[in-house]
Amino acid sequence: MSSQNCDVVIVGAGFAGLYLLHRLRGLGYSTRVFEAGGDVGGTWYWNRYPGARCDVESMQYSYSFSEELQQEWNWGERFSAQPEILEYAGHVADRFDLRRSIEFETAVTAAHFLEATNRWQVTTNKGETVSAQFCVMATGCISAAQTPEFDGLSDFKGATYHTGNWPHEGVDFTGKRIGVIGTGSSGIQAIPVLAEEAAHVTVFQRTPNYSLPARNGPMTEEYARSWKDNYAALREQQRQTPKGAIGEFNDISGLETSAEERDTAYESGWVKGGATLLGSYKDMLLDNAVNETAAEFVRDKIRTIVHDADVAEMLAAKGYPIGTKRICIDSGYFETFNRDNVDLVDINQTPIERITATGLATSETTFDFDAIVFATGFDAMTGTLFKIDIQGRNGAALRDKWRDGPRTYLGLMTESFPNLFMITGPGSPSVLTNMMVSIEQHVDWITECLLHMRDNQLEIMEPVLQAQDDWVEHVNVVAHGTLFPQAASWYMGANIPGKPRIFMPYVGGAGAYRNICDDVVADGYRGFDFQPNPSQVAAAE
Ligand code: N01
Repeated sequence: MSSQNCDVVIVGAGFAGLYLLHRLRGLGYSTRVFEAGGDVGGTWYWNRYPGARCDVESMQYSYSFSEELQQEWNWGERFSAQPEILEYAGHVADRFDLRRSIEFETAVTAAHFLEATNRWQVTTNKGETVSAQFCVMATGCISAAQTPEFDGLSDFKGATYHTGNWPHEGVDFTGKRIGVIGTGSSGIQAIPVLAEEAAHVTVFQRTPNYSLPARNGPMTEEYARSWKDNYAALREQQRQTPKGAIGEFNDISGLETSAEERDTAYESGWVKGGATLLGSYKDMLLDNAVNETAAEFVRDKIRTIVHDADVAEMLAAKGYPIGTKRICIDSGYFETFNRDNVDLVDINQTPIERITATGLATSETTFDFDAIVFATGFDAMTGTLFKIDIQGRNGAALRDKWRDGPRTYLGLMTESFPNLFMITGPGSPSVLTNMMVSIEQHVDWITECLLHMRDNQLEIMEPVLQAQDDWVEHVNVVAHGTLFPQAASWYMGANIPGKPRIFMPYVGGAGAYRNICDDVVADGYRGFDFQPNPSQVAAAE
């Protein structure tokens, strides 16, 4: 067992925790890494539902920090499925010998900043307490799976599953009648696969979602080569894009084009697959009129794909702009509703009244199920942090400080919680970007910051309240300059009853945000307050 004192506690061994561990170990910091799961991989460890797949291309959804790693790893598909991404995480852990420093099946339950010592006291569910100078939350943005409190839930005699916490041994649905609640990215990926296997699937939809075809396929040698031969330049380019991913992006306004030109552009995006269509015009997420042309294009596609006109209309998203809830990327989702063994229920028309012993009752019908799958999402961005009892100065709890919504400076730190860092925290681009790019940027920034403190005998740092207030204001202003706040999305906390409606991620773009963070450092860590290590100051006097 390693020592109870260390320089840095890292909470989580997903892609953020793994890379941070690798960097800090190389610089001689002592660490303790706690991971609630039984292995590395974070979100890809838990989200094992059938059909789980990344909707960022594999060549881009991977680490860039090691040239050897990015050259030696071979992806099998254009968009990788969960098992392959988990295998990649495992490969990284082995290749850099990281597992020996990670304590698995160990959840952090509390982290308290002790002002007497200027250290974090971190407690685990195994009853251990560790003292650390720094605590880094590498806990992920969408890790706290959310099952709504339906009446009668405990009465159900069949099996229940949540997509975000799927059994590791898999589930055999052959011959089973399943109810699926939720049609976000997870539901939209799982439903086509479940329908292939189960006797019958009934989908309960609250809000129809815009979804674009992935056009997934095997990775070709030629395509992989085109990346590997140019990785250095392409990674640099990736970092400067708004989404942290290179894709087609037309720098023209949709207002300057004719209806025919727009349809040609949308058709091209639809055929190429992934989120390409959303990059058709620079004002897609800024102008309602432009956005509506793309939204209607997608609705028309659904009307063409789905044979039953009533079902097609139920599936066609309306009432909010396309792209303002996280765009879904699917493989045969709308086609699935042409199957004889799949039904769609609009729960706005016929609300779910209760779960029963044998299934579920809406205001109109009772359904019998062998299993219910909750694809009902997550308490995003703050939920995982709030599960831990985090206390800063004066014993103030993070949950209380953020009661009206998260407040951070740059999404990296929050005032009154010295030496506590968040990787891809609220107020940073995080979930609006390719997470790999945002994770690497935050890990590099935090690592450089720790080195700065070590080199300058600084003991603690925290954001200045005014800098934090200004950043929160900026995040808000930028969000409200876009169409994003028009949707009741999890970005806004709208999926959790009682959660404050604040647009949580920073919509200014990964590249622009990176430049702001670099500028803050170049300007002497503008907006951060540092305090020296008293013993080293005394020794110097
Ligand atoms: O969750 P969601 P998710 N009664 O919140 C419905 C990432 N991800 O797990 O829209 C009935 O999007 C809810 O309805 P509504 C990605 O960032 C990535 O699907 O709130 N229904 C919605 O339909 C994604 O955005 C990949 O009205 C209820 C659904 O459940 C994020 O994870 C793959 C309900 C939840 O959708 C979350 O996606 C999968 C209730 N009480 C996920 N409560 C990649 O490809 C909720 N719903 C990388």
